[in-house]
Amino acid sequence: FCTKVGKEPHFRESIVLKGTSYPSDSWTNIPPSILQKVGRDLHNRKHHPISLIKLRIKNFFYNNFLRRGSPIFSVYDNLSPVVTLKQNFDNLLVPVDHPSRAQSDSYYFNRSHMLRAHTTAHQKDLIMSGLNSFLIMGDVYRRDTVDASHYPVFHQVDGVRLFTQEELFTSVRDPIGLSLFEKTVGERLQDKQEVHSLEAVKLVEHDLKSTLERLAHHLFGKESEIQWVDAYFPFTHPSWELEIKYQDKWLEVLGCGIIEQEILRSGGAANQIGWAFGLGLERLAMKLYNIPDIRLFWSENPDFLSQFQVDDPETLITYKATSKYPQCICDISFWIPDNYKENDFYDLVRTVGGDLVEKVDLVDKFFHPTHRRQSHCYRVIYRHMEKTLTQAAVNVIHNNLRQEAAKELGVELR
Ligand code: FA5
Ligand code: MG
Repeated sequence: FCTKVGKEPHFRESIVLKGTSYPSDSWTNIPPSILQKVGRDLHNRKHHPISLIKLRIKNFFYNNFLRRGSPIFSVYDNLSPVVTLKQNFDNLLVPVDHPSRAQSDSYYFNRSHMLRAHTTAHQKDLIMSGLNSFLIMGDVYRRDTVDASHYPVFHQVDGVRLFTQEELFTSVRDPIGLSLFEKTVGERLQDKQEVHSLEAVKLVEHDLKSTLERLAHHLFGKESEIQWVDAYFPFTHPSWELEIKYQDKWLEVLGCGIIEQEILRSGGAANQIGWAFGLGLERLAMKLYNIPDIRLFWSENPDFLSQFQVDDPETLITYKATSKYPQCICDISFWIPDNYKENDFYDLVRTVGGDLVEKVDLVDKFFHPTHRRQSHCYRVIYRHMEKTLTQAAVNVIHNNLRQEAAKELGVELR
């Protein structure tokens, strides 16, 4: 359903998506490979790991947050990923010179429309429609590096909860004299915005953090290790990130904070205070199901998909890598210069070989006694996740690696 109008692929007059035509201009930078991902909707595809984890999050909020028997949170998982720059940035107070607005960071149809870079793009619209507790779930698009935990298309869940003064202070025994706002507007401090009272901010922070800690424990079990880190977002203050221990490293899984009061004021909710969060579904699913590589979510391979055919999303699943495609192994040997560092070479392999490189090993060191020079031999393992690589295709990449090593690292090839 996405067709390109125009003469050459690099000279498209417009991009047509779901019947709407977006005229190109100097901002246009969406390649066909990305456009093809629009509408795949992994988060709404039955039995896909992204939709299973989405359901677990939805059920967590439906089951644990009730008012007179009905869920407090409403869920939006079908909003179009095509948004205006105003929705993605201006509505969220992102400054005009903020790096996230650069053409190098986001995908633009033109200077007015883009593929949303976060599901937060819908926050202000939903607040303006009068909602005060909601979840937004969907596909988001970013120009980013490709490694095991980054991909240019991924999925997010945003959550928002607003409180009136009455709602926030219900649990306080003697709320007389407590207010959401300072009587006289003070200064912005590290732990609060100028208009908020400290008691209100601390209660909202506690509600936010305990909600997300409960969610993390619901998803990963009570024994999972988590930590809070201070963060910055233009649309919240104060802000935090939650990290989860994954394969002995801290993995950032979400950002959150107290919503900038200016967004609530101009959104018609001036008398409320609220929290917001945004999390990445792939990162959570990788940890939950033991999926080693973010590229796998796009696989149509039945060996992958069949492992998630469960009707109850709470079912414990541990992904088992089945038939791997064959490796191509290439060695490279060179004389190293004095200032050489092994890590420089590993970095270069990642740059040149991208996501086709699975592993690099230093297999041999040799010291030449008369020339007093040291030589290294590395074994580079190439493997595609979805198809068999031909030796000819790998040779092209490997030759490129040889040339770049000589050029960038000053090694002498053997
Ligand atoms: C945001 O996108 C904010 N909108 C989150 C937010 C919402 C903060 C509301 C405050 C209030 P960030 O760029 O850090 O923040 O992304 C949020 C999460 O998305 C990350 O923690 C990570 O889990 C995931 N994520 C980010 N980039 C990628 C990527 N390239 N591939 C996979 N997951 C990613
Ligand atoms: Mg982040």
